[in-house]
Amino acid sequence: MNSDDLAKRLLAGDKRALARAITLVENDDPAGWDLVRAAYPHTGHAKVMGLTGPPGVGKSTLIGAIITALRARDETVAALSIDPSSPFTHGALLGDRIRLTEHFLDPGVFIRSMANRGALGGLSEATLQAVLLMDAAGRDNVLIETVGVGQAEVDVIDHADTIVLALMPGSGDSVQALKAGVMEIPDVIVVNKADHPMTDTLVREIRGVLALGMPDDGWTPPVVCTQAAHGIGIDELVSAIDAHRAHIIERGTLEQRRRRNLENEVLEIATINLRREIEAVLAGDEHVREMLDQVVARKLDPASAAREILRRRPGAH
Ligand SMILES: Nc1nc2c(ncn2[C@@H]2O[C@H](COP(=O)(O)OP(=O)(O)OP(=O)(O)O)[C@@H](O)[C@H]2O)c(=O)[nH]1
Ligand SMILES: [Mg+2]
Repeated sequence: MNSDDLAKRLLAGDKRALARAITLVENDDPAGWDLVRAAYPHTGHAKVMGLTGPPGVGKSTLIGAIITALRARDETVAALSIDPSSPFTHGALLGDRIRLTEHFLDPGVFIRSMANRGALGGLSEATLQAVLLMDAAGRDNVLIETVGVGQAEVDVIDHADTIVLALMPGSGDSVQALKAGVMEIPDVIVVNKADHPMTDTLVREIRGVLALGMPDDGWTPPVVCTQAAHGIGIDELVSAIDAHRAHIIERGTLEQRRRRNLENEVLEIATINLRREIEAVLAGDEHVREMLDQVVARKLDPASAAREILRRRPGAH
């Protein structure tokens, strides 16, 4: 299949073309970049939701349940599961596949996992490309799942219009990331495994943290309790996500948020390329090697060495 055909089939919503396109991007195949370029003007229509939270909190189960709810409204879905922590172990992803099997045969549902650093060497960048392809393929909803609450996950999740944080009762430190300000306050907080006796305690703790931050755009993140494994609370969760979307559209913050994220992404890609250029200079330049020796010997300070390296970059003046 040539790339024109692939682009046509992708834009027509063909699931196999979409799968192939994402693989190309993930493998840093130039054809993947051509596809994203061709697809880009057709993006911006999907509702993008990002779900993050600690391992085993029930993210995949929640995604499965949300997919069921969205399908009941006749909306199409693409789900992307990202695992930044373990590029080589596919255990969690295998678990995801098992939890999402009921949707595999539905032509309205596309499910994909990604653990590769991908094209540009940044997981966030690879995620964005995959999201763009899913969006261009006409999916009404794109759901991104990523494990953890650290910086890498936050970067990945930044491509979402609505960010949902899943927590579970009984794992004491789960509110810490919020408290410590590791992540921005999410748009919706879901307390899953609400069948656990400590649920009310966790909800109280979360509300306590939320009370500290002043929402500046008139949105207070709702805290929704669910039992994803039993389909309980899912309608409330989907309503909360819908309500957030309506809010950011009305306020104009959807446009602002997308603008900010796309600007960040352009700068990030430029930064990655610049770093590659610099590394190429470092690898091949005997003078640079000697200079680094001088830094190690405490004869030259790191900032002066860095300035010199930038001067030696091809095209620098
Ligand atoms: N008791 C209880 N168990 C649940 C609930 N929701 C999900 N689980 C179980 O929790 C386990 C983990 O669920 P997953 O959906 O795989 O969690 P995850 O957050 O996607 O896990 P990772 O992707 O590995 O981080 C599974 O055994 C689920 O069946 C719930 O509401 N109550
Ligand atoms: Mg999972």
